[in-house]
Amino acid sequence: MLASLGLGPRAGRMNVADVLVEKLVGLGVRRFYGVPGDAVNAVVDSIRRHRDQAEFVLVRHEENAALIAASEAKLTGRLAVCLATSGPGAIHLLNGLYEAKMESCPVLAVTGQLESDLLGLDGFQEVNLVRLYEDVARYNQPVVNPEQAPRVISRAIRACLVDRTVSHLNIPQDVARMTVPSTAADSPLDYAQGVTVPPAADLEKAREVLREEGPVVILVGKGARGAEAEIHSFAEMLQAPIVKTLPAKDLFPDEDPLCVGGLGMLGTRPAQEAMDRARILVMVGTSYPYTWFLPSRARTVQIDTRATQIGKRYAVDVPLVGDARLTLQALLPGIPSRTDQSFLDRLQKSMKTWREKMASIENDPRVPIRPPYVAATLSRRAPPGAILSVDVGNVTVWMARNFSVQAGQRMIFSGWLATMGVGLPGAIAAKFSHPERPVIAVCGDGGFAMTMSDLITAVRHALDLTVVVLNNGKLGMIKFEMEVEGFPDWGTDLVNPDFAAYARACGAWGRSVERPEDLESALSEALAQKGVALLDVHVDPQERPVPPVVTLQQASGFVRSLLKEKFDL
Ligand SMILES: Cc1ncc(C[n+]2csc(CCOP(=O)(O)OP(=O)(O)O)c2C)c(N)n1
Ligand SMILES: [Mg+2]
Repeated sequence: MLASLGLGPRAGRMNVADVLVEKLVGLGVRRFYGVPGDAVNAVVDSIRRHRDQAEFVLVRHEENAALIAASEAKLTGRLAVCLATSGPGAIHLLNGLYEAKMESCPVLAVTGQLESDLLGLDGFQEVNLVRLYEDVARYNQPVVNPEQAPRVISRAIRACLVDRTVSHLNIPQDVARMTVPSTAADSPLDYAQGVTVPPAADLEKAREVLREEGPVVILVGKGARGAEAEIHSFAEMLQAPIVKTLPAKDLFPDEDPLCVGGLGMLGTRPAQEAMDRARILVMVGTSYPYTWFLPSRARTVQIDTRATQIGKRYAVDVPLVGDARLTLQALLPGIPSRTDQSFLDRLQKSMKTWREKMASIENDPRVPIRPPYVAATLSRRAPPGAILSVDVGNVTVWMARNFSVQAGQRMIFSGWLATMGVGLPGAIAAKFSHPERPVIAVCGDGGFAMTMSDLITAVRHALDLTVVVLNNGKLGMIKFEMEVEGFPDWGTDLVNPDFAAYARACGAWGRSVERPEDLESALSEALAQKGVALLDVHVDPQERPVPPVVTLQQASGFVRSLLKEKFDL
């Protein structure tokens, strides 16, 4: 048997739920998001007894608990926790947990289970949660015995932090109440995670590629966070434009002269031009999925902390396994500075043309309001240091393209799972974790309606946040998708409640805007409110998120769609 490693003097007096809560509180967890239920009441009771150290945030739907936890972990890089009772509560958590898994967020899900002596007999709310969570949770374990509990809990936490992913502990209600014997072995959580730098030989191989002729392009992903200064120096030395993936939009201001915006459907034309002309591609902290936007014949260096991410989807000549900042620091000496600015100059001219094109849309005072007009207005009005939580839909495209992010602002997206409804929970997480920063959720009407039940939670906690709903009475993105696929637009119309009145019914500030000339002042008024404010902006459902480069297939799909609609085919 292992030696007892650290439950401390209170061992023998704590139950399993206490051991769980104390470990989490000890790690700095300050909030538990969830909904109680009989199977998890002992855990909630332990949180009650630790309420001077951590808060229980009662949400109105467990999906929101998991989405808030995922967003909090995305913003802080630290462990976040959600909890739900057995059966329906735990089933509700799943979507938010997938958000955490797919965005590499350390989230621990704690679920209850019926009494262990009843298991396997089709009891009330009995769902085999360990089986259900098999795909979403890297570490996925029932806690069956108080002696086993401390080590299993530590292991679940470590799996979250080390692998930046989801762990799940399923605790039968009787086990949660059992006293942990003082003899129970424990394993410590205070360890330092090593940082890696690639070996010298790999760095030299990368330098060889970088000494070759031809334009260099740098593609940065969210794994490059913390290495912004090094990437900037690197780009300057190589006269290389920086292209950002969506989750990395806030790593560099859009106005940065080295930046040519985002790539792909949501991106800019100059970013595509950069990729089409690149002879050398350096990918930092991204395994960009939409490889058809990447160069077809460039020499490629990829930097990532996880070797498994390298070359996952795109052929790579030099893999560099290491921390982005340290790897770039090690790589920089020995790379010759380039003096030829022609590639960068050309792209900067293209950026100027692109911005002029965008500006003509962003400043168009048409009624109904054009959605890019809203994103651009928001861009002018969003305070320094604001955190913007962006929902999924066309709204993502406008915020990616027409919102010009400034240094110090933060943007979070559901880039990978792309789950509608993430905007409001993301804003709640942002305000809880960064109470001093202005917070804005930007949602479509479809996305907002999916999780709006927790607007009242933001009101209850007096969270100072603004929700901007781009209300087009449509699942706008799907309308566009149907059109380019050659289907008629069908099944995408929404019938909405009055969102401003809903906000007021929740005790928040709410207002609707229908005319572009009223937007700027309404936004200022919303942002100046204490507490929760919601601005319901009625926008044009016909605005299409036309990609920077339209393919023949998309254009012909669009024509077929229009014909089918016109002749009811
Ligand atoms: C949970 C979920 N269901 C369905 C989808 C598919 N989907 C992607 S965008 C979208 C429409 C979003 O509509 P809305 O929130 O109104 O934003 P808009 O596109 O109109 O700006 C849908 C249904 C999804 N991504 N997530
Ligand atoms: Mg919509």
